[in-house]
Amino acid sequence: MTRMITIGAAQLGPIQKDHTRQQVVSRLIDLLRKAHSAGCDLVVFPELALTTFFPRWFVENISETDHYYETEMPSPVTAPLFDEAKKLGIGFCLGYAELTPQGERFNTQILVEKDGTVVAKYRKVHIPGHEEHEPNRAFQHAERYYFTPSNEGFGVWKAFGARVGMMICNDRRWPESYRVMGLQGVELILCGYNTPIHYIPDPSQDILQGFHNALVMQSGAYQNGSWVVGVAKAGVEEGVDSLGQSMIVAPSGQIVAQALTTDDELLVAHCDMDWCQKYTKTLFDFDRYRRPEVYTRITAQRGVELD
Ligand code: CDT
Repeated sequence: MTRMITIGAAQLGPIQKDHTRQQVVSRLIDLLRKAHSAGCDLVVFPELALTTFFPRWFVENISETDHYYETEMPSPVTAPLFDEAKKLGIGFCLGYAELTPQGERFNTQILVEKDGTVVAKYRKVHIPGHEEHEPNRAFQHAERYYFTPSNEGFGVWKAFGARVGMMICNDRRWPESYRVMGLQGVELILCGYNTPIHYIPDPSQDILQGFHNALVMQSGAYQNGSWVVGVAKAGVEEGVDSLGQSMIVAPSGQIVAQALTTDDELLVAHCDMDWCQKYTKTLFDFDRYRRPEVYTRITAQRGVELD
């Protein structure tokens, strides 16, 4: 038996500060149409796919950045994307900055079914970077100033005939993100990212960005018997070079499709959700082999505790 989903990973090239939302949405629609022509059921767009990666600048008054956030979804400017997707009968996953009516700011990703309904919303749990302005940096990574870490955790939703979970960028580096979804029987994990190649706290990691990106998503996929779709906003955005290398990873941990460019680029893979069971019913049969009674430290403590 097979349960196929044809998935498009819609990598974006840079979005500069002066690019309008309308221009960006029209790029998303182009990729959506390409994906439809390629027979995709679902297209995955990156983290913060509607704007430049604005946490690279610090402003004293956060409300000056309100224009980067969406207060509703679909919003008037994103409605054409929703309309086109519904017309084509193709689902999508979209990352954006969310400003709630209560004034909370989240780094958010939604999953939209083929009929245009929003079936799931995920808000980023692991927020990297710094809270305060760090004037000596070449560029800021002030995500912790611009976004509240979500306490909602990692859900798994029934959509596209599969069990689908989401995570955003830095979440992919943490094994707990995958495992919490793995324990809910996840079969497909969707992850958008913006990863600057220059890591200011430790530049020796710069050359390893691509390796680490693949390492975490391939191991997360394999250790949880799940498909993982990682999609970048890539290229040189406002002078900051960001990693591409978007990829679709099988439950075996193998990369089945990978971006060749750092521009707008669509990767397509035919993904059999039943392939997950080759792993979840054998080597990673959690019910048979896991030992949660000896893992209690994982939820009991946050940082390292020395004797
Ligand atoms: N967007 C995001 O989470 N980026 C981080 C960059 C490293 S922390 C400065 C990432 O994990 O790729």
